[in-house]
Amino acid sequence: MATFADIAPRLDEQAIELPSWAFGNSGTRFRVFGQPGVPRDPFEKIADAAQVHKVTGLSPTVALHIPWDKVDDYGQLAQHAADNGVALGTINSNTFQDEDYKLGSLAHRDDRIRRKAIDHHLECIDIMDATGSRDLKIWLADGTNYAGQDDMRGRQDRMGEALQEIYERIGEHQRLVLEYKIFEPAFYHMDVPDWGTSYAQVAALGERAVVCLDTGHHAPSTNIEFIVMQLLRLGKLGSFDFNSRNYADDDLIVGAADPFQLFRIIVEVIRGGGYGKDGDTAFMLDQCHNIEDKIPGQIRSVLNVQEMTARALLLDRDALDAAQAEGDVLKAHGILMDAFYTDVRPALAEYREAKGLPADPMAAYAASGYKEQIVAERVGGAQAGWGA
Ligand code: PSV
Ligand code: MN
Repeated sequence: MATFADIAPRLDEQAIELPSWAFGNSGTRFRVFGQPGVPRDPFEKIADAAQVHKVTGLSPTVALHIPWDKVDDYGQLAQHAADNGVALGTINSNTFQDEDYKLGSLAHRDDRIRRKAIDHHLECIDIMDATGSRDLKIWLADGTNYAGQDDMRGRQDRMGEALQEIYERIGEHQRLVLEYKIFEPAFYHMDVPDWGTSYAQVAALGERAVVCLDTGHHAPSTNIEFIVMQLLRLGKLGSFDFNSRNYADDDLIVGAADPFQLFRIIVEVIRGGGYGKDGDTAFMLDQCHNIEDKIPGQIRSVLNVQEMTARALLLDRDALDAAQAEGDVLKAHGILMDAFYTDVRPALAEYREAKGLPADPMAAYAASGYKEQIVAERVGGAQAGWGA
């Protein structure tokens, strides 16, 4: 097995994008619990995200959601990010919170509503031009609740045409990233329910259209690492929305429910060439911290990803290939498990210290006084939330 010193340079290549919405209040349809010190605007969200990067060195960019993070001057927001030591990343569109979108957006039958949804995406691309963002991430809530409610084929065709128009506006160095989700908010069918549909749609668009895999968006016991392998094999795994789930789209801290699954996913990302500076697969979090503190929740999340990445990088590929070639089932499985069971935490603490980062980022944040500062300063105004 490789030593930690062997893999350290590859760990340096890791970057995990944070979602601005993770710092706002969130909850379930039963209750949103507010927290003191929560940001009131995108500037404060970015300041909080910068704290995560400061203690981990892992999260140099922040994703925005439009219109939640709408500002008058995106150049100023980008400058604010730079002043805080981070940059703006993916722009997420939102066609799920407007009355007009009750029966869909890009797949809607009504030309006016489809036009409105397309225009929203064109506006998002204008924002990307101003922020220097590479990726436009599209997640569509489109679907139906009842069999017979609408013609699924017609919806697919209209959506394809609408995506084409959006894709044509994407710049040479930008990408259209299409996310899929098995259900919710629609409960009979979703117009982009699975990786195959997302793949079929982006393949029809062209090279700069790719798929986003949100780990919470599958049926229970789906083999997600198989999908990772297949999309990388097809050159279409654009990004991850990482989170963890016990039941549906729980949006819990990545690696919390099933660290082994996260390890297996990252093993396939590395195997498929998607990891690090030579890879094109963006690592992003898409999470909400409903009951825990948000900034430490994000710190814990990026550390979980780093930890499973270190274990995956330690995997002895040559020994695994040999065992697989010999058809030695138990040896091959054992080699994979040896990497998974390696406790990399002490080595990671030393690695961080060598880079001038705190050995224990959770403790460093707790001791920094930042929480006390934002609780004292952020008084009055409307707290940001998922959906505002
Ligand atoms: C949908 O559940 C989703 O995963 C999409 O990525 C949205 O943009 C995001 O959640 C909003 O939290
Ligand atoms: Mn997502």
